[in-house]
Amino acid sequence: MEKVKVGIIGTGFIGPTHIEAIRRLGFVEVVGLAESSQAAAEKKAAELGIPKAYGDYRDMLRDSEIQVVHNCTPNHLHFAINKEIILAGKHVLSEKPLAMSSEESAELLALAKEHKVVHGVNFNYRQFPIVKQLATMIKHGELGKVNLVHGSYLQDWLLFETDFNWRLAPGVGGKSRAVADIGSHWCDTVQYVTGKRIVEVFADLATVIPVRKKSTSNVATFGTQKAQEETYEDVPITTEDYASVLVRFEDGTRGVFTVSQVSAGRKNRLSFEINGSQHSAYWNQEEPEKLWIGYRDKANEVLLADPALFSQEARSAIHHPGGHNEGWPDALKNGMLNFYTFIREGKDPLHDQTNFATFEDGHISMCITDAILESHQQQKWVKVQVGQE
Ligand code: SOE
Repeated sequence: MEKVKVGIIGTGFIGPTHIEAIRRLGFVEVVGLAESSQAAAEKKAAELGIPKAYGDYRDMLRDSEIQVVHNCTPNHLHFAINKEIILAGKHVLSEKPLAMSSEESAELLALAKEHKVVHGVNFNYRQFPIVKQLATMIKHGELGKVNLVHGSYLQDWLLFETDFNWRLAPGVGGKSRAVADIGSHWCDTVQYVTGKRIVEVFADLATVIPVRKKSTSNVATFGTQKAQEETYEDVPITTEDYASVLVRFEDGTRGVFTVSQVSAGRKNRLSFEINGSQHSAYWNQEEPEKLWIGYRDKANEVLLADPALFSQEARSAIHHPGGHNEGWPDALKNGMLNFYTFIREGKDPLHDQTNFATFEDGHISMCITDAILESHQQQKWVKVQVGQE
C-alpha cells in the first residue's frame, strides 16, 4: 500500500520527535522538511535522513507528493503557516498554541472545516495508556461521581536568569508563557480524563524572574549548555513563569492547578489527582506507568500499566506486556498512530469521531488561556468563551 507522505516545518526540539514517532508507524513516510534557510534545511535533512529540503516552506506546500504537513515552528508562526497549509489543501498537525489569539484559532478551526482537511493538535498527554485507562474508569463510574480535580505541571528548565529561548522573546512566544505552554496540556489532559469542559477560571500569575540575561548564542528548549565565556544582554520579561488557577467544570466540579517553569528538580512533572465520591486516582507523567488509586476503607493500590489489566478501550494505547515501560515518545507515537489511521481510513473530519486532539481542542485551549489572562488582570472569575458552538 502507498505510504502517506508527510512534510515537517521546523526542526528545533519538537520537530525531530514528530519524525521519530511517524517513522515507528510503518505506513507513513516523512519525505520533506522545511527550515528557515536552504542551508539549515539541507543540514537537518542530511542529519535526519530526509530526501527533500526546503529553505522556504511555501515550496513544500506546492509539492503535490506531500499530503500532510506538521507545523513545528515557534508559536508566532503557527497561525499564518496553519492557514497556508489548510489553503494548500493538506491535512495539518500543529503544535500548540494553534495561534496567538483565540480569534485566530477560531478562524483556523472554521477554515479547516470549510476545506475538509484532517486537523490535529499535539496534545500528547491524553495518549498515555494510563491516562486512557483512567478516562475509561471514570466513564464507567469506577471512582463514583467526580468531585475535585487538582494538580500541577512543573518544570525547571527556566529556573536561572540566564535561561532564555524564543518562548520568552516578546512577540515570538505569545502573550502567555507557562499557561499557554504547559497549562494548556494540563487542562487538555484533565478535560479528556473527566470528559468535562473547564468553563470558568480565577487566576493568579507571576513572573518570578522579571529580567533575564539573554545569551548571545541561541539556547535550545531544555538546553543545558552554558559557555564559560558567554556574553549576555538584559531582557525584560513580560510573560508568566508561574500561575495558580482555580477552575470550575461544566457540571460544577471544582479544581485547581499550578504551573511553573522555575521549580528546581521538576523536569516535566504534569500531575493530577481526581477525588470521586467513592475513590481517588493520581497520575504523574514522570512515572507514567503507575496509577495510584485511593480508598477510604481499604489499603490504597498502585495499578501498573499492563494490557492484561486494562479495559478494552485503553488497551489500544499500550503495545507491550506489563513491566515493559512505555513513556513520552510512546504517547507521542500513539497520537500520530490515531491521526494517521484516521487519514488512511479516509474518515470524514466533519462527522467522524477522532481519538486525537483536533483544532477544536486547540481552540478551546486558547479560550481557556484568554480567560486565565483576563481573570488575572481583573482579579475575578472569568467565563471561558468558546463561541463557535
Ligand atoms: C517546553 O516547556 C515543552 O517542550 C512544551 O512546549 C511541551 O509542549 C511539553 O510537552 C514539554 O515542555
